[in-house]
Amino acid sequence: MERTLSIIKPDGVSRGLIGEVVKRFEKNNIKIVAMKMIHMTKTEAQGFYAVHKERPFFGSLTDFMSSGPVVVMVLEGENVISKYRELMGATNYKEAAPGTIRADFATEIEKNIVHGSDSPQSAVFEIGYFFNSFEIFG
Ligand code: FUP
Repeated sequence: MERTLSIIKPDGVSRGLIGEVVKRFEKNNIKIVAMKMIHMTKTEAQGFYAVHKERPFFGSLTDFMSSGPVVVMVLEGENVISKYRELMGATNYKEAAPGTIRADFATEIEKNIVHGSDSPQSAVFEIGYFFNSFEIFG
């Protein structure tokens, strides 16, 4: 059994895509075990994306991620990290497989609707960044 962190990014929330994303989880038997809406400060977004701090897109990415509310969720299930990444599609929406969330809704490489942890190690860090054990109902 694995857990992963999902974020519906500010573009997904402002475009009214929360239900669409949640529907895809439920249709694919991905269990949501925690969920809340938050609005990150710039500093919080920088902490979340600290692995990317040397990358040229870090400033823009953290501005975007702190530009409005997001929905953070913990997903649980067998192989849920890779299962969810398959549902999301490639980081660059132009390369994302048809029918994936990013292929269907993303408008830019940065405004790509959703985030998902990419490994068990990053999932532990990312879930702990937003949730304590009392907020997860697994
Ligand atoms: P992903 O795991 O698919 O979310 O992708 P990364 O962790 O590699 O990148 C994190 C976020 O940085 C992406 F969702 C969008 C943004 N990004 C850019 O803006 N430009 C890039 O060239 C790569 C990533």
